[in-house]
Amino acid sequence: MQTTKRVVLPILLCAILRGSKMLKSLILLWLLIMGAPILSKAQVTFSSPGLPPGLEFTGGGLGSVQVADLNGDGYSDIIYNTSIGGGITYLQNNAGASFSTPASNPFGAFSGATPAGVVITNAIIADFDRDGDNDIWMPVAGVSNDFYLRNDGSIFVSISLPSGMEFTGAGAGSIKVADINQDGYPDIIYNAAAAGAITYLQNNGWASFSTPAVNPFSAFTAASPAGTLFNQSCDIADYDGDGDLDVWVRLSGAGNDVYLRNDAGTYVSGSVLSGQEFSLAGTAL
Ligand SMILES: [Ca+2]
Ligand SMILES: [Ca+2]
Ligand SMILES: [Ca+2]
Ligand SMILES: [Ca+2]
Repeated sequence: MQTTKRVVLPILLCAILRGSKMLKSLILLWLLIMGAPILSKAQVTFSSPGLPPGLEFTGGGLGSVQVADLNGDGYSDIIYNTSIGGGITYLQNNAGASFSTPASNPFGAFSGATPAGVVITNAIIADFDRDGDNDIWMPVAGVSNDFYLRNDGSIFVSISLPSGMEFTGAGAGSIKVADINQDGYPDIIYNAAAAGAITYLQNNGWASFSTPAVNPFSAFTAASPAGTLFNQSCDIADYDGDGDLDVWVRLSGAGNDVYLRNDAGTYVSGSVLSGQEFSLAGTAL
């Protein structure tokens, strides 16, 4: 009711006094000030109530953990392994009340071990085949050794990768997945070293992956701006709000972040937005 008064009263006054420009301006200013709370979002408060049962990470080291909704119920679940090639632990989110491995474990076939080189840290979870559920790709440096788990509803099964998806670069973890061409299928970009050439692999409707003839990253196929690395310091989002995905790579120090702006389908190196620069020392993860 109070909110309604704040809006309606000035409008009525404005109508009555419409002959006076100065009064109109004053009333408009008052409306903007008093109406501001209507436009502002509610405050969000975080508290620390303690972990839900089962969420505690009990593995060794920092853990190779990924969080995503793997059973499609809208709640974020957890997978992790504690060593390279080690078995996968699945902790299902039980409607926000607790976490546990269900009796019918969708990762049952991989609870003892995974193929050599597989570490959950490098897993990339996305709906690669666009069938409505999250699948898991675990790229491993070298040829013919990636691991792909397709989500078949109640169980994850290991299948061969589509042509062209295999990660053949050196090292690992310099890979990002996003729907670069906005056709609904997640695409892949990676480079093998900081400032190295950018490889773009477009998801061709899950039939194959390939670099299209018109490569949106064509300006960076030989090298990328200093420091460019698609690791945890890189995030892909529509930063400038023009409807397409841009790339931001945070680098230690001032005035050196990498920003690849999507200009109507072609990526160009530009300046980060005002205030976006990560200027602290250390690594921005
Ligand atoms: Ca879930
Ligand atoms: Ca899927
Ligand atoms: Ca795509
Ligand atoms: Ca954009």
